[in-house]
Amino acid sequence: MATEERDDGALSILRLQPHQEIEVEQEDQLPDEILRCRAQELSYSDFFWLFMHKNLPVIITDVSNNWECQQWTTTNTLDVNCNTGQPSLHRSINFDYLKTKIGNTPVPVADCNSAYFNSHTKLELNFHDYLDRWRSRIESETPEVNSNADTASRDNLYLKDWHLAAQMPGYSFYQVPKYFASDWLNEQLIDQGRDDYRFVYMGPKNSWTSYHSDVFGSFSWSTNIVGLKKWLIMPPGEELKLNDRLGNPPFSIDEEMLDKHKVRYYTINQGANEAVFVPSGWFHQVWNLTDTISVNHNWFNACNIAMVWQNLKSNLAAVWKEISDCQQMDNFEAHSQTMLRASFGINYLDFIELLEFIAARRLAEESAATKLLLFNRYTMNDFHVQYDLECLRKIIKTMTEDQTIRNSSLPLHSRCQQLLSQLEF
Ligand SMILES: O=C(O)CCC(=O)C(=O)O
Ligand SMILES: [Fe+2]
Repeated sequence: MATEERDDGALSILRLQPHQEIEVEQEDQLPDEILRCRAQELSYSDFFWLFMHKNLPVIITDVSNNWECQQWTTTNTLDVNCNTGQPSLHRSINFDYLKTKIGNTPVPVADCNSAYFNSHTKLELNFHDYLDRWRSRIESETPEVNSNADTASRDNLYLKDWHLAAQMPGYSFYQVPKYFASDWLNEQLIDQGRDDYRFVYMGPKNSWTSYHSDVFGSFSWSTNIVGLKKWLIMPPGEELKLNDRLGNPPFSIDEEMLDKHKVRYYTINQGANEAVFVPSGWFHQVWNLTDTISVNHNWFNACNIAMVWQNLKSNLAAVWKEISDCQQMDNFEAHSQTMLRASFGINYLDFIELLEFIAARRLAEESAATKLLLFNRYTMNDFHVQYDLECLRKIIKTMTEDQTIRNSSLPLHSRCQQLLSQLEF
């Protein structure tokens, strides 16, 4: 893997090279364990073809060493490890700094001690109050102050899915690593000032995220600023072994359950400054083993757009099944698209609009002298622009041939055809 791009805050180019298949394709491409690569040694193009395009996970180290949010943690303090007696370096949360940088704004919180349907109960707290509760929990856990309160009765509040980047656009507390910068979803949402998929997560030791796969069948990346996360993650298809007779997934998993059902899975121990790349459709559960802060995005692009389309189609089929008794209704189609948006997050028109938006930008890029900036710092090389256009052409062609789109009374087919004619020249 060649060293090529610098990642020191300067503008850089997403240099996608044509794919060269080095090894003979194996039937089972799954690795024995998830690879760890140093950011300095992993090129954009290698990440693109070896992991993102193959839909395989990877851990990339040293991605966030220079981020401003390093200051959300205290400088290293020297601890003596009580098991080994060895000195070890330890970083903790800089509550005072966080309060000076970020106001006492309402934040979304999950109560990890309480379940509501298939996720944790949600509440809203003011940020500073959340931090105060977290700090007092830590203080109550230190050996000197040890109250005999058992762990189960303590707060276990996880601040998650917080749109901090959208909320404070002037505060550049992190930079999107180059590997994750080809992001059609956030490219559109940020440009249009809509709710995006850029998040901050902050949670005490023992907070956790229950078993799930990500929204839309998107990719996600998650970078730890401080702390340690444990992941259990499995390739697409393995999750079926865990569903009950009605096809419902479990709320929570552990190794014993996975072994019992002969599930093929991986364990990831993610440390500070490490990014986990979560491929499309890989189910996972995540635990914060220590007090942890992470930054995370969901996204899709040329590599997984076909999977998102497949998910959109199967979610529409599920909506139809649910409201099959209303089939004779006059506006059945419009109604099912409204329900699709409510359950899945986007519907067919939203999806077509997103493809139109990206196609218009790539076509303009092809002809314009000025380069388009992704996340304020990346541009694409010509091959990348061409590759995106080629994938857009393929997916739109598939959609124009889709029976639901062809038979639609909404302007779905005409929009796809028009877009296809712009892409085929
Ligand atoms: O860190 C967590 O608690 C959950 C992260 C996650 O599910 C993801 O990045 O896809
Ligand atoms: Fe996830």
